[in-house]
Amino acid sequence: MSEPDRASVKAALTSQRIETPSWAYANSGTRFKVFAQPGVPRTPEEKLDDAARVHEHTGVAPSVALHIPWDKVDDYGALASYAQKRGLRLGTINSNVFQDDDYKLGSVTHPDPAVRRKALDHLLECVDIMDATGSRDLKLWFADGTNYPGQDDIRARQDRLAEALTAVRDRLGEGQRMLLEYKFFEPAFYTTDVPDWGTAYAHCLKLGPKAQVVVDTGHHAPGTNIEFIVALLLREEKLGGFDFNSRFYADDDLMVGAADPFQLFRIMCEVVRGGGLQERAGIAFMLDQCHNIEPKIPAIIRSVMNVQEATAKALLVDRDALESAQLSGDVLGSNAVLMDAYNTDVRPLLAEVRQENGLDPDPVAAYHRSGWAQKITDERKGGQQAGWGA
Ligand code: PSV
Ligand code: MN
Repeated sequence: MSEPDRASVKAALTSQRIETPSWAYANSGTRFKVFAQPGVPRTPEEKLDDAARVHEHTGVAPSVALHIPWDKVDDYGALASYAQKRGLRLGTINSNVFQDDDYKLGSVTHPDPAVRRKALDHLLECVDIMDATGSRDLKLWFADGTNYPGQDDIRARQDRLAEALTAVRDRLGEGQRMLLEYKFFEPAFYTTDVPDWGTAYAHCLKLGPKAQVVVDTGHHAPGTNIEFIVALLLREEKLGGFDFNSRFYADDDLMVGAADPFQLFRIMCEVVRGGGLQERAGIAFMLDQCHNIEPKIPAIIRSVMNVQEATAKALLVDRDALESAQLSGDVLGSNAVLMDAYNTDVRPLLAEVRQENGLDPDPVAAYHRSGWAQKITDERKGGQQAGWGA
């Protein structure tokens, strides 16, 4: 029985890529209060400046997801070159059909065709933006749903959803994909039009290979076995990516791996098992987080490191030992193999990987030493800080 080969574990950790979200660099909060922080970016360009620091210290976060309209600019090609000059590229385009008064009763599932048209036009505009930024993925999350039984026709809303998704699929160019994200409740409380992986999967299956499901780890009911969903979607070749974050209660959007590092490990075990780390699997590993009370850039660095640690542990699972224990019905033995990997302190291994790649072994400490936090606090004075609405 062979231990996983150290060189291949290190190679996998070196080639892993984690996308950071532009909105994580901006001010955020809850519906009760948004606490502004000093030095927060005022423009999409300043968000990229911060993202470049995360990439500089981790070496694995070269792309940044945009959110439209929060990151609206006149010239997306120019924004892409701005990113490129900082060693970054623009990643997934996140659409937003949830922040307009017209969307009170839904966007693409709204009973009024004029509102549906407006929502679809936004999604199509996002594909135009992808053309300009060179982005591969369009992320679709719909706040659509109803609050009261009888409020609208559940089935008709599915038909309207399918119609819009088909139009988006038809607009996608070569190499572009649509990632359909589900969420079980909120802001709608009675029905949500894309509440779970099954609904997302059913739509994506009909839409064909350009449509994939995205798993936001915070979008499940308590107790949901997320790793099972991951294993199944990977097997069906329908897992497009992750929105990583962690939750104690609902959609908390806390730092990934903070609430339940063991769950993150179990998810990454299924990713490794299903070949999801390989580039050809096309899985987008994205963060979707908000840092409401903690300093943002070090929190994002920490989140990237948490994903790396879970990945390293998953890679250390002795697959041969696991398989033979499983096949011989050794329940406790199989579990022990997994727990051995989980209980390994992978921080020295990751420090070694970073050093071999010319990075500081401790990215958070390196960031703090860099003086960037002070620099942006001093320089970003005046103007309007970016947030969810801008
Ligand atoms: C919705 O809760 C979501 O997870 C979607 O991915 C959005 O695009 C993102 O959060 C940002 O609000
Ligand atoms: Mn999300």
